[in-house]
Amino acid sequence: GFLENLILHPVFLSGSATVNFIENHPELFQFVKKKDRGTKILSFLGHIAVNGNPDLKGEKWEIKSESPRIPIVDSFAPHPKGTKDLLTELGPEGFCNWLKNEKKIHYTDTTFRDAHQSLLATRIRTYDMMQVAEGFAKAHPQLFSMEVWGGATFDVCLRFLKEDPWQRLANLRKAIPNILLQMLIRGCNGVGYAAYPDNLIEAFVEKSWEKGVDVFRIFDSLNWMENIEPCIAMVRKKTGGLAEGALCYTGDILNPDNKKYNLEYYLRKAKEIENAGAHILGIKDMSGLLKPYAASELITALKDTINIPIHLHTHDTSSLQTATYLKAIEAGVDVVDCALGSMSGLTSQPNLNAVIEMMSFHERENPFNKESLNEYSEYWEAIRTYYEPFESGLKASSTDVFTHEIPGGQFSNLKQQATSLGLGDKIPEIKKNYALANKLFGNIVKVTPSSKVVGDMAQFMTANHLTEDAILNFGSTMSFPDSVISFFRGDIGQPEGGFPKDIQKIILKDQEAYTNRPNLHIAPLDLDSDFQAFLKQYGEDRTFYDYLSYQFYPKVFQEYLSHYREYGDVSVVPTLVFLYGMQPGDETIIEIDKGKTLLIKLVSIGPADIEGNRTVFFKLNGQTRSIEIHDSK
Ligand code: 3PY
Ligand code: ZN
Repeated sequence: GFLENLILHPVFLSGSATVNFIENHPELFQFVKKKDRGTKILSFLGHIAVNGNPDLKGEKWEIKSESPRIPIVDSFAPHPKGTKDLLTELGPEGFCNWLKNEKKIHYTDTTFRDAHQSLLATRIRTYDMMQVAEGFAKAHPQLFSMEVWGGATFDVCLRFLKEDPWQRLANLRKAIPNILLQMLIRGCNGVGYAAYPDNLIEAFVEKSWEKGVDVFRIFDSLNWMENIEPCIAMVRKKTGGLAEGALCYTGDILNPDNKKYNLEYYLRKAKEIENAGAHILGIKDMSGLLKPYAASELITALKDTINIPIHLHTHDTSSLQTATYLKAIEAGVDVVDCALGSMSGLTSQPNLNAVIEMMSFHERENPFNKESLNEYSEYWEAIRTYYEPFESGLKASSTDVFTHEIPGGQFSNLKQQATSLGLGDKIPEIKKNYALANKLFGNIVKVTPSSKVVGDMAQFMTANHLTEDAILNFGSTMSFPDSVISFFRGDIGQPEGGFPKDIQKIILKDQEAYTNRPNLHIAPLDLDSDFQAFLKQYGEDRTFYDYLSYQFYPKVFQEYLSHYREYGDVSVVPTLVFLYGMQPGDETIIEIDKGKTLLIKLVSIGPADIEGNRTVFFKLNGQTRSIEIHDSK
């Protein structure tokens, strides 16, 4: 309105406005009409219809999909009591005692997070989750937890889906009040790829709990305790949730040549995690390297070493991992991570429906409604076809993961990344170089963000046809990827056994490396005044949650915000329309608010005028509306 026009007027801003300023500037009274939500959504639909969704990069996709069947749910029935109710009742310590004394095996369902991060480049939208979240929570209250947040979802929500990750969490919490909600947090790297001020991470943890996270799976990409421990302390101090300190598994403890990541290493680290105050120990087998007999040995030894419950996570990249779960369950593991059938296997988690079948009539059986699990699996099978462009192309599992050790979540992104660098046909070379780069770096734990460092190096080696020898002999004249330099400087922490000195010198050249916590090199933020400055810059209607998103991903957040200002909340748009756009004659129903529904028909798309603008005609709840869209194709 007027005030906004006034304070944003260049003359007023310059401070040279005089008493006659208002009289002399009639344009102050011309108000740009704020677009209402309906108009914003039409603009978005018009934009996608004319220009396509930028995430598909101009490619045309013919999606053949059947309508998904949403299993029937009684919306009036209350949610059956579940683990969330138990946590509230018992508190974290009491809850963990209960869990430890449970004979039954427990399950985490990863469908809403790691499964699609690992199969579909993290692209599943809130819309598709919300169709089934309530029904699923009502039908399967025996679940230990649902992993729904963190990892790469935060970034992808904002960057590609143009959704607010906090809103996703709030919506899921509302639909799933009875089951523990779990997130993956990269220790003091939060949901980003770098180190951040400790007080920012603490605020992030607190807000995540307030919005709905109960279980914080905390890991460090180098298993570096100095990055895990403070985060465990933050969860204990700022939330009533569970701190799951996770240990990343790499190598093979049964291999006698493996001197670094042997059983002794894992037992020592597990003890450190327990001593740091973790409520639960997570074993995070991000690449699916923990073989069945190794699991037997590891879990048995861990049970003798620590007192907290053990939660096992793996990726079924080689197809061996259901056997791993069997052995781990026999050895006394408390919880295992699985994904619903149609979202399982390959680089995702083992199949929940199958593991539950495996356990039928076993002394540790935890009975589920199997028919219902299959219905939900069918739902996701239909939904998965929508996301065809994001499939990794893997047709079968493969044991070469034991050689390259690429994490499941990274593998599904590799093709996309390599293609964007013009290396799309060089995947076999990249995989080989990934293993070589790891060797060169001294055999490190590889998971976000350290896996990105190794991946960047592998792509760098592939693009420049570099061998190990070439790097060792001529590397001092090469400029390496930023992430690699940053890693050797100590920006993401210290690897077990330290950095190999020769290669560190080659990469860093004259730069200094440090060996203490990277967070110590970053000044704490003055959260209050910084948040006020953020509001000034991005609008008083922004929230502290937005501020946190901005801190992790400043540029991505800005782009998200301008998208939001122009088009509103697009998470309510059905996925086929969101990704592929409407054709003339198509109709869609969009619920922009509870009970506020728009029935939209795209009538026609006009020809482009000399400036390249097209008029798109819609019917919105029966009324004709037209929107000008610039054709930028
Ligand atoms: C992440 O950090 O996003 C992961 O899923 C690591 O496995
Ligand atoms: Zn994982």
